[in-house]
Amino acid sequence: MIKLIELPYSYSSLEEAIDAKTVEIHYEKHHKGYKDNLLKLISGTKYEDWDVEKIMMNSNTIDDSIKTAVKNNAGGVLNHNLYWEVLSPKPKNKPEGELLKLIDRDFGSFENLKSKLIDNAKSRFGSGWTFLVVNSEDKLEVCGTANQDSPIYDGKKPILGIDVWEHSYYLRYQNRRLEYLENLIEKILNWDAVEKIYSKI
Ligand code: MN3
Repeated sequence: MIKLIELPYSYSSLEEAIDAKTVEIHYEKHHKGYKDNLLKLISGTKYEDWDVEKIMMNSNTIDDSIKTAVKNNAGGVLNHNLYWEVLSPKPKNKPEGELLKLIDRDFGSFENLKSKLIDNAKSRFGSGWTFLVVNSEDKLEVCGTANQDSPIYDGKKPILGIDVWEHSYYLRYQNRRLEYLENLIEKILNWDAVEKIYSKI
C-alpha cells in the first residue's frame, strides 16, 4: 500500500515561509504524481503489495526493467512524506533532550547544524534534497542527494528532509533559494516532529 502523508495543516497555514499555491501544487500534483507513477509501475507485478519502505529497503532486488523508475518514484513518495511531516504552522523552534545532546556532540551546536543544513541545500546544483540523517555509526550527519534519491539507499536513516527542487519555492522566491531555506528553517521547521521521528528509528 503506497500512501501519502495526510497534511495535518491547511495549504495556507505555512504562509510565513511557503505560499498556499505552492503547498497545494507541491502536494497534489508533484507528490501525488510520484505515488501515481509508482502504483502504475508496480501494479500487476510481484511488488504490488509492498509498501514504500519495503520497496526502498529491497530496491536492489527489483527487476532491472523498472528498477530506476521505481526507485525514483518511491524516493519521491517517502522524501515528501518526511518533508511535510517536519513542517508546521506552530513549530517548536529548537530541539531539546536527547536529540539536542547528539546535535551538540556531532555538530558543536544547534546553530552550527542550521548553518550546515543551509550550506548543503544552498550548494545543491540542480534538483535534490538536504537531509539530517543517522548514519551507520549512529552519528548525526547532514547529507544531500540529487533528484529523488534517498539516504536510505546508502544505509542512512533520514530524520529531517528539506526539498530543494525549484517547485518547492519558485512561485514566491524565484531564484532566491537561500531566502526560502532561511524562512523554512526559522519559521516552520518543527523540531518536535524531528525528535519524534528520531525516537522511532
Ligand atoms: Mn518536491
